[in-house]
Amino acid sequence: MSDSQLRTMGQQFGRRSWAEPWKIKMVEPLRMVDREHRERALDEAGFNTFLLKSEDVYIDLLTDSGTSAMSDRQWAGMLLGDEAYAGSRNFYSLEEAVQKYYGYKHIIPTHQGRGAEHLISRAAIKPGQYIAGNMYFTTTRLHQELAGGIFVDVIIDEAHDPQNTHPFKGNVDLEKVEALVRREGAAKIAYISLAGTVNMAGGQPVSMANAKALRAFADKHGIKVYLDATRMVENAFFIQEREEGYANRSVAQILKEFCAYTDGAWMSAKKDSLVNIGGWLAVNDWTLFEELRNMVVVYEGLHTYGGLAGRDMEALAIGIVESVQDDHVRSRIGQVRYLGELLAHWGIPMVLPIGGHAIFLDARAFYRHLRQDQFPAQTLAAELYLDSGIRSMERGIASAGRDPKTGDHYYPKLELTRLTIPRRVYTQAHMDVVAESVRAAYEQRDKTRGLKMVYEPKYLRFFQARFERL
Ligand code: P70
Repeated sequence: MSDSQLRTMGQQFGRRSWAEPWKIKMVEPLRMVDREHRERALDEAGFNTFLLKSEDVYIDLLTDSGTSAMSDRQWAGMLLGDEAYAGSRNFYSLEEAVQKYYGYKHIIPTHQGRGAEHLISRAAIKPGQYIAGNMYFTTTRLHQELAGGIFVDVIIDEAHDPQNTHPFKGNVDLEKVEALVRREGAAKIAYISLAGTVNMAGGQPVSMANAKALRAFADKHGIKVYLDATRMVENAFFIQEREEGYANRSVAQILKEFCAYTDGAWMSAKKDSLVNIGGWLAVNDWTLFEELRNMVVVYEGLHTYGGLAGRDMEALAIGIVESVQDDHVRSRIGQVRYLGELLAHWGIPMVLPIGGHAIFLDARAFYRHLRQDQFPAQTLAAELYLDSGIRSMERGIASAGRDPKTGDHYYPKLELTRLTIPRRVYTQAHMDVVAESVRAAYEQRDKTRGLKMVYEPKYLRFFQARFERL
């Protein structure tokens, strides 16, 4: 075969190919099930991919949360677990890693992100106060609302438009925050809730300039800024890649500078930090820390383990160090981008620019004949599973839930199906299979029927809701 017929990925993109900075030492066999089996499984799961058994899934792109492959170093760290109730040495490894790489002073471990969200929301929000955030996240907003807060979206308008290619679609629109402060007064703002690579916007980053400007604004009005640091390492990579003045700074340096513009952070370590479970909450203010440290013993566990085993904290401390290596982040985001570029090249509608942790398919553009309350994104997730056993996640009207005041569905502008790539788990060949399956679903789009919801739980309904075909 001549060179022009068969080309490597790098050649196709006009560059030298890169590869992952690791090799595989242990594998987990995947089960492949046929279409008939998948039809039955999906039916039993009420057309909800959260209710499928993992055994019935071939390539699992439900989430990048807790699904990473740990390194040999992290597994070795698991054997160093100091399972003391109090003062485990692994807590001190974790504390040191968070202080060194994220730069905050006082650290509290939690079992995962929402444990930390619960604590910060209860401690920092008085009923009736507002929280201004760069787009909602499901668990984050729920904890803010349970604490009596009212969430206000202050992300830039570009974030709500899948086709807009603004390089920092996660940015806060300072005019929107200013308008809120003018209307309600600074005292009614509990804090600004800033998230790195905004999940619901498609994994879109916040620029350093925006974080800096936000800090100045917050200082002027005496408002705190707390960061959802869940995917902040990936955000730092985008700053390195796209923002003037950062090309020669390491991801680790950028991460630390960004965090320095905030007063504290909560973390779901199950993402960036390459562990299967874990989280933390960190603040610089001693008085707030004392309150949080007191609350953690009520809801999570003693302040030196917060719901984690010693071994989990050790794996996390090592994972933090591995997560900020430039080579690692480049290949992680590179894999997401590889899948995205294939799909974009084939004209598949999706959120642009390609984000950090996932490809977000634009389900509204897939199924123009479906109304939003016929659950286009849920439908697409079901179709992908039926086609090839790939599991994705709805991020549209089902995820958005209902307005607590009116009881109506929230109708989010974005109606997306997320193909989330776990870190260090799948190969380029898996990405090829996924891409072809998405193309097959796209080709069938006009024949696809929507769904109706037949069971709806009260909280975070998307996890357990059930659907039937229309
Ligand atoms: C996902 C996961 C978790 C998450 C997050 C951000 C930006 C906090 C958390 C909570 C898991 C998930 C959660 C709710 C709905 C669907 C999926 N995101 N902040 O897959 O952290 O899960 O550790 O409690 O992305 O995106 P945790």
